[in-house]
Amino acid sequence: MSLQGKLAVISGASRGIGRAIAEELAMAGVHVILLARSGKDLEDTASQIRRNGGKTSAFALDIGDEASVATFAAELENMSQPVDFLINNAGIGSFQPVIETGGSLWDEVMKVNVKGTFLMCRYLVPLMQKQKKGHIINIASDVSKRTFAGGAMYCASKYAQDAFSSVLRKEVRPEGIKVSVIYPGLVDTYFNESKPGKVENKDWLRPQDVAGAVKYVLLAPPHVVVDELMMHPLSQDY
Ligand code: NJP
Repeated sequence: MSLQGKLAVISGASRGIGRAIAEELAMAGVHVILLARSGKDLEDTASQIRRNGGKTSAFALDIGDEASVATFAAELENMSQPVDFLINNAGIGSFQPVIETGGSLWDEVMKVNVKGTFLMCRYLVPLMQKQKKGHIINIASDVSKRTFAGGAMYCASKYAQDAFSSVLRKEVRPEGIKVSVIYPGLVDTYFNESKPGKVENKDWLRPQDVAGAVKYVLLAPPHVVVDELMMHPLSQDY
């Protein structure tokens, strides 16, 4: 199984895990379509991929906005190349006790992590159904399966994203479409207004570790689907 010449749509591809996935897949010969809200960061990523010889296109898009996702899917359909892979990676998080969590912040996290994943699948799965093949990978979290104090909003969103993925897998499997979920623990990125490279995070997963897992899952033979892949830094106590 080779990834050469395939087409992948990757959300949250301007930085962190999504950017590493885009770079890894582009190096393997995949045409990577990059999505994020900030056009400038996206263009930086796309330029770097092109300098390395990769094939890429970038679309500034809020995955929580239904009209924008629908327009993007229509443009994709006109491209005449099949959509082989959809990597739903974009996500946000913020951590505080329930009684200090504002309702608008709750809505924003749910809009990106849950509704955004849903909308991308809602509009791109029909393209895969026409092709009778495709592979969706949702980047969830180890806290899709465990909870901690201060994590109500984020855990609820990641549990919901996981349940959604599990249902979708059952719905599309008969049509030859695979759904995989990757659950990373701590990853050294810009997540929650952090910055990569802090000394105290030096033993965390690197975005490239998650990108390697994505490539591994995509390289499974056609008759194999990796349903779930949980990964942690060895240093993380969970
Ligand atoms: O985060 P970060 P990560 N529409 O902040 C984009 C999960 N995870 O790489 O839109 C479209 O470096 C944003 O770009 P912009 C986590 O839940 C992480 O760590 O311009 N794009 C940027 O490209 C998430 O699902 C850890 O702001 C939107 C990207 O998303 C995934 O890993 C642990 C968007 C975020 O890059 C990637 O997060 C874990 C929108 N509405 C799970 N909103 C961890 N880092 O420790 C944001 O268990 N983006």
